[in-house]
Amino acid sequence: MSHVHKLALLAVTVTLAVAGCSGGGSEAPKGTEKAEGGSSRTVKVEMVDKSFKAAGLGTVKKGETITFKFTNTDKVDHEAFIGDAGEQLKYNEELQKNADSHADGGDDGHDHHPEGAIHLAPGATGELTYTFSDNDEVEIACYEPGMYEAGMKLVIPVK
Ligand SMILES: [Cu+2]
Repeated sequence: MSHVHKLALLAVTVTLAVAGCSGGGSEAPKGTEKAEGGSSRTVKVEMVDKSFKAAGLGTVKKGETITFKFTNTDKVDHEAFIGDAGEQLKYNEELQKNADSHADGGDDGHDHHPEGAIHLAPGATGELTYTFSDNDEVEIACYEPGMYEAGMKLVIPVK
């Protein structure tokens, strides 16, 4: 008799496990370039007091690929985008374009941050992988309104 009970329980458990994920559409995961191949090291970056703190970054060499693991320990949303001066400029143009399309009342109300950036709510984590090329300087920047202007950026010298 106890056999039957065990089987019934098992069936219930399996059903629950399957019923996990539904709805929500097909949005690609943001900023999740997996670094399985080629990333030479990982650096932890804390977003706190409207700044980036990357303890243990050390010297960054040209050609080096680094995976940055961000944790937002602040009380407000933050963003992270990595790029040299040209990439930052391009990102800003895209951001502006997206803001304009919002003004037209066009779409689904999502936060359309351009490709390559991550957006983290308080307590959230995320990662970005970046390969440093020939530039002498690369920035990690937050473009949440007013933050870049307030100094939320980390300038990384590249040797
Ligand atoms: Cu920020």
